[in-house]
Amino acid sequence: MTKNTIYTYGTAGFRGKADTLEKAVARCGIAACLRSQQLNGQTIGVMITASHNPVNDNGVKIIDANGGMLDQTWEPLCTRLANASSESELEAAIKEIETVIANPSYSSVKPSVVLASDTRPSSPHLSKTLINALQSRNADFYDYGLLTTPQLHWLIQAINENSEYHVPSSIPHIESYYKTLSSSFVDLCKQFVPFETGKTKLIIDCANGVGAIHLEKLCSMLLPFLEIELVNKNTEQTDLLNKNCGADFVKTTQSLPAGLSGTLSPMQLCASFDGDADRVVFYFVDSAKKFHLLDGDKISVLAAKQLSACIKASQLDLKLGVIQTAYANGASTVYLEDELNIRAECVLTGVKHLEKAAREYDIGVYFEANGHGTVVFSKSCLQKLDTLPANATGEQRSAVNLLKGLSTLCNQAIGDSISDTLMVVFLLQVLGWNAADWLNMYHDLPNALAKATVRNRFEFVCTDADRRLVKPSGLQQIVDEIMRPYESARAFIRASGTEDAVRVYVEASSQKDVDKMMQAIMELLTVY
Ligand code: 16G
Ligand code: MG
Repeated sequence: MTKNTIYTYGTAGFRGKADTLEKAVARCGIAACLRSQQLNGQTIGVMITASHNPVNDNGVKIIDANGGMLDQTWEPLCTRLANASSESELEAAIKEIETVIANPSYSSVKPSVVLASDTRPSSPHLSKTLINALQSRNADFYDYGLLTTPQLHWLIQAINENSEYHVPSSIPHIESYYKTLSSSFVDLCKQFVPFETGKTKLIIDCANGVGAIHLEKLCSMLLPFLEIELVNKNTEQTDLLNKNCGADFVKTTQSLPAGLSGTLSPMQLCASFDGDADRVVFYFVDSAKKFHLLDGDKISVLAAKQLSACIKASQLDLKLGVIQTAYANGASTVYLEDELNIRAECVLTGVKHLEKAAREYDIGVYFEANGHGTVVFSKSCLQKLDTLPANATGEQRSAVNLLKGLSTLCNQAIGDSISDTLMVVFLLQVLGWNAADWLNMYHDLPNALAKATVRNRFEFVCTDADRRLVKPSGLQQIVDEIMRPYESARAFIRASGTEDAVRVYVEASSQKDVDKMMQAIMELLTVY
């Protein structure tokens, strides 16, 4: 993002080089205030982070009052505010938004906003810029300092769901997050993990990001059921952030992060978080030192298997759904539908789309292959879990207790690498599985993901949840022809929402076929 570039509020909010973001951050402060006023003073969050991007980038995104992603109708309003180039244009943009607000008494409502940031060196200055904007709107605000993105989502949900909280005088402390997650995990383990299994050890690569700070504090609360060893936890030397480590590095390179290569024992389960700890992938090396990835699809299928068994045992009428994107490995979808008999829905890429679809179910499991996701329980599902008939059997009660435990262990506001990790460790223990058992649940189809630079990525328009191109005209037909000879072949091209490129995904029954298809499609794209 250069000084003259137009800001566009996308899935990741505003993101770019840190020194270009001051205005966007201040305007997000104004947008958060207006949104809070629209919702009669409910608390809105603003998170300063650029996730897995390099350390010199930063970003800002707004968290809505329910703890989820900002309502999509507000995205263009944020864009409009951020691009106002003078005070008078800004006033005009605010006036325009006030007409959209549709809350006649909004002007007498005091805005309430909380903020937090990741560990980037530019974050304190951007937080200060944000606070100035909040003060100019006469908002009540609280700065939580260094948090992971999902922690801020969780706290906002807590603030708005409990009438005893008021910003800034009476707010939930981050300790309440640690306590909820650790006690849910420990209680679940006490009830469901056979004693003789002993404690599990997990190595977590923190990408040298903010997750390390919070895991350090949480670790001791998980004993004796889980022993965590942290690597890449240096948040002081900021140039190390996301450097050759973290979830994005591990998923895209399919290799061990810095700090683990060479020293890792075979079969030791490891996890990698991204810079703001909202993504997690798992992996291990076997006795031949071969690397095996357990990505978001594997997490999703593991959770779905246990949840569907519990729903069945509870004898409650609960609808379970699994939400995936076009990037989900085809083998995971086949396993969900054919082996587990669970409907898998495919939606557009981006957490907001998955979350929305997941909330249509009593229990919705949503994960992107890249490791974003969680399990959400509807209000009516929680009510059903609380009202088991007096004559319910022990098996029913036990299943219901497991579901209730997961509903407080899993972050209900947004995907969270910390809570997802605890869920995975618990589920593996309940099943008595090691990393290889989990890997062998189903075998991923060989696949490849590549990036191609094109003249104008906005000319690439998809339909069918990103799986088919409608524009440029005729291109999809050529891709179909390329795929036709190959078994279990699937390929699609979609414009990236975060980079100036198009992404190409290919899968087929053999790596050789994948490579041939990928080469043909990449060649095809050189003329666009
Ligand atoms: C953003 C999204 C993520 C999505 C990715 C796709 C959130 C919090 N993050 O990082 O869900 O997978 O974009 O990137 O929504 P792409 O459009 O560049 O392929
Ligand atoms: Mg992230």
